[in-house]
Parts: sequence; structure tokens; C-alpha cells
Amino acid sequence: MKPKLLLLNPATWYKSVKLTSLGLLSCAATVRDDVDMYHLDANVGGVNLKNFMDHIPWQPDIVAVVTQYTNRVFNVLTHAQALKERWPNVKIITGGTHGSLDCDFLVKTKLIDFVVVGEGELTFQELVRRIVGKNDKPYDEIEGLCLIKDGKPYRTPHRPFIENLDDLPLPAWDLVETKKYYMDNSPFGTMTMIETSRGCAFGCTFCSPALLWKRTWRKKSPERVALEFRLAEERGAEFTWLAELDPCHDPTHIREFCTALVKQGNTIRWFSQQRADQITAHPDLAPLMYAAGCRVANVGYESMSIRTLRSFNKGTTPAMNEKARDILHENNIVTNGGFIIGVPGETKEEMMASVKFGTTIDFPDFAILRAYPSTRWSDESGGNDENRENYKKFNEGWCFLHENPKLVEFMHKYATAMAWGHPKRIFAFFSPDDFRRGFCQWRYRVYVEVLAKRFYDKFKFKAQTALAKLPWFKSPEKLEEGGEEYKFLPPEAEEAMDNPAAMASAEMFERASKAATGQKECCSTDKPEEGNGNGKGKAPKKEEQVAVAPDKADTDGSTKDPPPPPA
Ligand code: B12
Ligand code: SF4
Repeated sequence: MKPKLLLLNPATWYKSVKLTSLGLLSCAATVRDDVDMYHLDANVGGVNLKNFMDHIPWQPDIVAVVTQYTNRVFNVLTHAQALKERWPNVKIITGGTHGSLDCDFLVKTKLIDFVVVGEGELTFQELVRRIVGKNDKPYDEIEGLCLIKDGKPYRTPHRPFIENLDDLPLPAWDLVETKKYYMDNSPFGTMTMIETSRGCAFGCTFCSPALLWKRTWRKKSPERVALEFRLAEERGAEFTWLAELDPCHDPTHIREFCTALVKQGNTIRWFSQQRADQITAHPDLAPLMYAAGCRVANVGYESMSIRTLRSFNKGTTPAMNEKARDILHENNIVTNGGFIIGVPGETKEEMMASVKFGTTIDFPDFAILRAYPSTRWSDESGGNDENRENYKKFNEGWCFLHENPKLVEFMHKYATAMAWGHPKRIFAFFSPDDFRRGFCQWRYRVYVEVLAKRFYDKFKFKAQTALAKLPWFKSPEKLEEGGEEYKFLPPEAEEAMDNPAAMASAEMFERASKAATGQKECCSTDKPEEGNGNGKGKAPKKEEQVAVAPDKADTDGSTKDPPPPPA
């Protein structure tokens, strides 16, 4: 009998979009021959944070849980605590964007045994094989790991990136029931995720994956992309997110795979993230992408203020944003635009310019600037340890960084109201295009649900506060019964958060290693270049965009005392 590995997608508040983690399934595919696996998603089929333990079919030897999202990190710990309480010897592994960038904290909680830092597949394979006794490499010699060694968080050397993404095994979609994945009330049908490339060569100051992938970009071949679309069709998927940061990075690549999709008569419609500069530099891409199935573009417009775009190191301009919007409109691609407000120093007028522009695109999404771990904004507001407490509020309309938080919170509400309530929106309801009409109606249903939930939460919170005043109603657990989200930190995590002495060394290590690996440099916005015609900003040239072997600091690990923090 093989050892047992549980693959766990942790519970989130974000339930209207049902998608499991592609990263987890891609890692799982590397250990098919070594373990028996079961995939459990605590967001679908009635499974949640409270009852997920009842849905585990057997006692696992290993649990692999995703820590992709900053706003979900405490939920991950709540899951881990329940698992460790029932099975103290189970090995818990995590990985993903957030986990990689705040790995010291996760292992310090002692609820997580190993964090796979950065690209997961090869590290995960080696680690799982080590745990089940298929190799005897010491844990601290497995590249790309964070673990506790001599009582302290310890990071092994960085693992070089996989050179050819076609070498990856196909993600383990066979462990997942396609019909469980869709967007609530949406016209898109069943959903899946396909990755055509990996990484991003840009360095926006708010973005965590730019740090994770060290500003590299790699692609799958058009044949491999076409194969993955075909297999997705075969398993019944009708819609997919391109699960990548920058699908249009190399125009030849996207032209080739779109042509391959058209040739094979692809029926899957897809959604992709895009940059305004790439849309404007290659206007011929939009019609080809449409023909290949692209129906929605999530464009990182971010702002209509050049000053704000510069402080984000975005490398685009307001003029590019306008042109990109027009190209997408002309090609009937629905635009779901992302905007961020609340950068320190941003004026009301600058925010207002973004709000106004938002009313001219199909669906603007406004977010308040967050200090995602290890980004410039986190460093400038005290580092990961200072910001961690705020992760709990990352879902909500809170402003942490701007000098006038009330203004930003107000503008956020106003922007959201304009995004949904602007009279122009009504036209989309009656659009002759089925897809656009369906998309619009779906977004409205989501909005109504969000409003209803907020109203309910507020009401519930007030009721709870009133109840808590009654002398005979003291138990916080009682108040939370039936709740879905993390509310109380597991004691081990509280301890790790409240222990400044232990944190001091980890923080020193964090800062020093970050400075040494050049992460700071990647996000510096001292003098961001203006969009330079093709809008490439500060991205390195093509030939520099290959994954580089780890530098000395990366391979140094931390067997010694950490070097002093940079001045
Ligand atoms: C598709 C997507 C979504 C989808 C579905 C996500 C899902 N279920 O996975 C939806 C629409 C739901 C979504 C929503 C949001 N998203 Co999103 N999303 C993505 C996107 C584009 C792709 C993720 C992906 O599959 N990548 C491809 C895989 C192969 O890469 P990977 O996940 O990094 O996995 C590798 C490693 O990280 C590691 N790994 C990953 N997981 C695990 C687990 C284990 C056990 C191990 C060992 C290793 C490992 O190994 C993998 C292979 O090498 C990413 C950007 C990106 N490219 O990562 C943003 C991203 C993850 N999203 C982001 C954000 C902010 C959000 C939202 C908060 C947006 C919003 N304001 O509402 C919401 C909240 C979601 C929530 N809390 O649940 C941020 C996360 C930042 C952060 N630190 O939190 C990202 C990184 C985008 C960005 N530019 O900043 N998202
Ligand atoms: S373009 Fe900027 S925001 Fe988008 S993935 Fe790259 S670094 Fe992040």
C-alpha cells in the first residue's frame, strides 16, 4: 500500500468563483507513482472550514495545502491546526505565492512543516519522495524549501527554474470533478485553468508574483498549449482562465498558440490578463485572440494618473489605457479592468480620473493598495511582521497606506458605486451580444450577493456585540458557529506573531536575504521609466529574461548567523 497524500485547497470567502488550484495539481502530477492521492476542495460541494475534516477519506501521511492568497493565510493555519490535532505526525507542506514570500512565519507556527518556496514541481517531488523514504537526502539539502532547523526558520538554496515548461507532466485534473467548477450564476459553464506561460518580466511595486518568479518569463510550446485545451474540452470544461501573469509577453508565442487553437476548432472560451501597452503595441492580436476563444480581458489599467502609474513602476501611460480600451471594444472583447487607488500621496483628483475612466470600460474593479508580503509597500510600512495583522482585513475596503485613509475608503466606495451604478451599464443588459449580456448579468448578480453579505455581516456583527454584553453569553466560539472564515488564530500562530525576540532574527534574515537576492532592486521605483513607446517600462530585454542560476546569496542558505541587515 502506498503512503497517502491529501491535496487541500483551503476555504476562502471568495466562493462565487469556484476554481481549485492549478499549482497544486501541477505539483501533484509529479508524485503520481509515489503516493495515493485525494483532492479536497474546502470551497465546493458543501465542504467548508468547519466540516472539511469529515470529508477526508483516510488518515493522510502528508497534506499539501495551498497558501496562494494573503487573505487566506490564516484559514490555511486553521486547517493545519485541525489536521495536526487529529494526526500529530502528519507532515504538512505548503507553497504558492503568499506562502513563498512569508515562509518564515508559516514554519514558525509549527503547524506547517515545510514551505515549498517558488516554483513547486521539482521541490515538491523531491520532498514527498524524501518523506515516503524514496530518497535519503537531508531535508536541509533539498533546494527551494523553508523549514525549521536548530529552532529557527531556515531557507535552503533557491532552486533554478525549470528550463522547458513542456517537460512538466500534465496537471492532475483527473483528481478533480470538472462539474464542480464554475462561476455562480454565470453563463460560462464549467471552468478550468490552463497555463500557457509562467512568470512576468515586469516589476510593479504592488505585485507579489513578480518577486516569486524573479522577473523571468517562460512559455509552453503552441503544441502543448493546444493539447491542454483539447484535454480540457474532453473533460467537459467550457471556459478557462489563462492562469498566468503575462500571456502576451511574446507576441509571436501568442500568435502561434492562437493560430493552433483556431486550427483545431477550439470551443473553450477564455479569459486572460493583459497589459495596456501590449494591447496597443500589437493591435493585430485582439482579433486573433477573439477568433481563438478569448472573450474577456482583465487589463491592469491600475490608474489614470501618470504619477501613480510611475510609483507603481507600471511602465504604461493613461493614453495607452485609453487606446487599449478602444482596441478591446472594437474587437468585442469584454474588458474587466483592474484599478488600484490609495498609493501614498495620491490626490482626490487623481483617484477621480481613474473612477471616471472606469465608467467607460465594461467592468472596472477597484482595489485599495495593499502591502503584499515582501513588496516595496510592505517594506516601507514596516515589513511583513508589521503588516501581518492586517492580512485579516485584506478582503475589505480598508486603507492602510495612504496618509488620508478615510478619503481613500470613501473613494473606494464611490468608485464601486460608479462601477455598478453608472447609467451606461444598463446598455450592457440589452447588448445584442450573448456573451456580453450574460457577463453583465452575472457581474450584477455577484454584486447583489456581495451587498447582501455585507449587510448580513454588519447586522450579525452588531447583534453579536449586543449579545456579547450579556453576562451569560460569553463564548466567542458560540458567536462564530456556522461561520466560514478564520476568526481566531491558532495559539501556535499567535505565539509566532507575538514573539518579537524570535521574530527579530527571522526578520533580519528576511531583510538581508531580500537585499542580497536583488528583490529590492526588482521593485525599486526611484525613477521609473515612462512608457517608452511600446510601453515596456523597465522590463529586461528578451535575452535577459531566462531564469538565472542562483546567485551566491541564494545558495548561501542560512547555516550561519544571518548577515547584518543592509544600512
Ligand atoms: C487564476 C487566478 C485567480 C482565480 C482562481 C484562483 C485559484 N483558485 O487558483 C480567481 C478569479 C478565483 C482569483 C481570485 C483572486 N485573486 Co487571483 N490569481 C489567479 C492567477 C492569475 C493564476 C494562479 C495560477 O494558477 N497560476 C499558475 C500556477 C502554476 O502557478 P502558482 O499558482 O504560482 O503555483 C506554483 C507555485 O506557486 C507553487 N505552488 C502553488 N500552490 C502550491 C501548493 C503546494 C502544496 C506546493 C507544494 C506548491 C504550490 O507551485 C506551483 C507550480 O510551480 C494568479 C497569478 C499567478 N500567475 O499566479 C492570481 C493571484 C494568485 N491572485 C491574486 C489576487 C490578489 C486575487 C484576489 C484577491 C483578487 C481580488 N481582489 O478579488 C482574488 C481572491 C481569491 C481568494 N482569496 O480566493 C494575487 C495573489 C496575491 C497575494 N499574495 O495574495 C495573484 C498572485 C495575482 C497578482 N498579480 O498579484 N485569482
Ligand atoms: S505586469 Fe506588473 S502587476 Fe502584472 S504580473 Fe507583472 S509585475 Fe505583476
